[in-house]
Amino acid sequence: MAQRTLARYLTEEQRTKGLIPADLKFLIEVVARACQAISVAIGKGSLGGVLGEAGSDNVQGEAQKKLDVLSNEILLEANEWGGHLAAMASEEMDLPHLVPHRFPKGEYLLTFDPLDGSSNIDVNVSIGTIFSVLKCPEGADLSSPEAAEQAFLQPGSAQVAAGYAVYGPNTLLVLTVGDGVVVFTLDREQGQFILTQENVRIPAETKEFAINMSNQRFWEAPVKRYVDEMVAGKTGPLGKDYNMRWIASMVADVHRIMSRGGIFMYPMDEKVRDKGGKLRLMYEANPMAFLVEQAGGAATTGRERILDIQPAKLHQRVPVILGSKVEVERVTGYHAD
Ligand code: P6P
Repeated sequence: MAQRTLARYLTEEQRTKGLIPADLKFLIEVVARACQAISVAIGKGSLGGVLGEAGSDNVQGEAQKKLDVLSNEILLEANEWGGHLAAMASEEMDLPHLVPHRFPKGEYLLTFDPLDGSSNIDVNVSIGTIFSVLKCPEGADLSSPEAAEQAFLQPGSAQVAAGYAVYGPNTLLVLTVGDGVVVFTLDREQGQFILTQENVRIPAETKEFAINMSNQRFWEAPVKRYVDEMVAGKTGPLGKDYNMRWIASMVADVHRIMSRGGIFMYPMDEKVRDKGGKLRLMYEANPMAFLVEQAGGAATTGRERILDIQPAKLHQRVPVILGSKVEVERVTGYHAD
């Protein structure tokens, strides 16, 4: 069968299921092209003069890498002229970015982490772009960036689309519009994303967990109990041996789980309690939770479903536990005990 490009897939999804209105199709294609440009920039590495620090900090007070800033600019410039967006928000910007007056506004809001896993950029380990699409509420106040923040504060269950690009040995685009999860592989010669997997399913059971073990002394009791039980393996209460992975790029860890199952945890711990958690709700936890649930997995903070959270701030942080349903429900149950 002829290869199905992203454009063909989106067109046929709209024709058969009416799930992807023209402006959303355009938005997804624009984001995909931006991810392709980011992939090219990353691929150059030292030869492209894009490694190392940018000399600035982001809203979280973290030093920005040159590629963080470049990826953010690529996404802003790709999206602001199309007439499909009302505003954008990014991990790299304190306030929302309004569509300039010289361009028409559309009905969608786009949030993104332009380059997730920054600590891995300079050591050639997989990193990614995460994005989430919401509808702009009727009558939203977009008179200033400060006023526009309110329009974004919608629960993850309101997302109309979400996805990530993972820049690894190959560049993949993983996408949901609420009808399951599909995977596209970038054909660099053609410069096209080609559909390579439909109906991604996360196995309900797993033997693989992902957590930063160096935080062990800061975890809450339910997480300590759960990790101890997995480390105890066959001799422990779970009766099987577990494996561990921690790439420190959420996109890469989540993609492994989308591919073969597993549980990813960045739980609440004493170090991050005053900030609410490590990962950001609007452009990390929510899009990943939408994708994981659409692939048959589960995503909670340990105490509530991530997609149910009513955001209070644009850069709000939350604890994240997501992946294989049986394991997420087990450790979430421990929090209830
Ligand atoms: P740590 C990357 O900075 C990130 O936001 C996620 O992609 C990743 O899962 C996590 O932080 C890694 O955190 O504490 O292990 O460096």
